[in-house]
Amino acid sequence: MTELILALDVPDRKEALNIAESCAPFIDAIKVGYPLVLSSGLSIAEDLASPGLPLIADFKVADIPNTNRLICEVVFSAGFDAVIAHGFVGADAARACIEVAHSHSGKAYIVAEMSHPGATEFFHDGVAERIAALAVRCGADGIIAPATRPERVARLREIVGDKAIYSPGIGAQGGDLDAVARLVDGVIVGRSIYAADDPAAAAERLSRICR
Ligand code: O7E
Repeated sequence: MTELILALDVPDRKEALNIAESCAPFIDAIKVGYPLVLSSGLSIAEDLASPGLPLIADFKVADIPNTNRLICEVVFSAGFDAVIAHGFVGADAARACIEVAHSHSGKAYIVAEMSHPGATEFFHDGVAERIAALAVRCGADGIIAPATRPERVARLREIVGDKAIYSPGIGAQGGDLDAVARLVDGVIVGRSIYAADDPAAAAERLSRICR
């Protein structure tokens, strides 16, 4: 089974809550990022608590260790279950996020390679592989790898072993769910669900492929 994670990039609080509620039976977690938190505040985590799904804070934390620690303390105190951090900032900075996550019995995932076309400018030539290895070394719970490049996901799987791989880029960015579903632990899907005429029906359709 591959988890289906809803990227709730909906900047309107009420609309976001409606979509989350209607999709809840078909998804395994909700990822909240800047579009929703900057418009609605961190208390959105409390509002989203009712479906009882894990809440992932996608702030792609990328600062010095002390600032990362402060950010992650706020994230977990707000009620999130996991945080996403960048790995290119180095082991000490990534480790700060991972330590805070684990001290709250939460999880931390490290972005190894991004899904958009421009990501190949800096994430290739061995960089993503090094970040994936860093994630393993630092005790991260998993990595983020691009559904738009299944061959890269397969390569990064060789490095992270049985650590979780969560993969964005399905649908709107051109990634094919069938091509990555069996390579990863979960897919992160935004527009193909929340921008559909019927988000719950879209989530149900995707969840059938994931199951
Ligand atoms: O393209 P969509 O609408 O399906 O949304 C994809 C979501 O995944 C969106 O929230 C975007 O910010 C996120 N994402 C990527 O699209 N590509 C990446 O490389 C990384 C992420 C991401 O979520 O990073 C942390 C998991």
